[in-house]
Amino acid sequence: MAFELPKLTYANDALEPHIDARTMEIHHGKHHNGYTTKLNSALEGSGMEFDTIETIMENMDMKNAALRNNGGGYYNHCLFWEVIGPNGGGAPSGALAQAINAIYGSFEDFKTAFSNAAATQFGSGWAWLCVFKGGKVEVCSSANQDNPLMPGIGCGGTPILGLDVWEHAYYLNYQNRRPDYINAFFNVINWEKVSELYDQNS
Ligand code: MN3
Repeated sequence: MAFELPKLTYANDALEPHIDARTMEIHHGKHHNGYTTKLNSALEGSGMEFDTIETIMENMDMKNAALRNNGGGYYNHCLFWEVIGPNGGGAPSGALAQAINAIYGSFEDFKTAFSNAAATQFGSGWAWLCVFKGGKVEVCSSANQDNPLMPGIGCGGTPILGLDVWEHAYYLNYQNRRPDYINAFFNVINWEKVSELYDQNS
């Protein structure tokens, strides 16, 4: 069974003005679709065709560039669409809020740490909020389409929030102003979904 491009649960223009419709259309319909098609090609005859995407990530042969880049691209964007949405923004509550405060002191200080990780990721990559078994959270970043599930990237746990800082994610609307895009991202985060992922993976 081949992996499929997930359908968005909101319209392309639902995240405006923070993320514009044209960016969503190209990002989901072209970029994510491309990773999906190339992931399926990379998996052909590999014996991993029936594994979950998480298992494929965790057992990644980091020398297999096609699988690493396209598998990562597939997984990362699936998470990205899930953790943003209309009526987003605000701050987390419950166990996730407590876990964030335990490490970062406050939501504002967490926001600063996450924004710094996203802003200082050189070139293309992702910023992450991850959870470890037991409930501890951690902010980190990774290059290209790598993610914390992959072995040896220096960033661990299960990602529960991811921010795409590739230029294709923001250039149409923000040009080189990555910090403005990062700030806008906080207005579309679906903290209910992030909390759900925290509860499932802590
Ligand atoms: Mn992208």
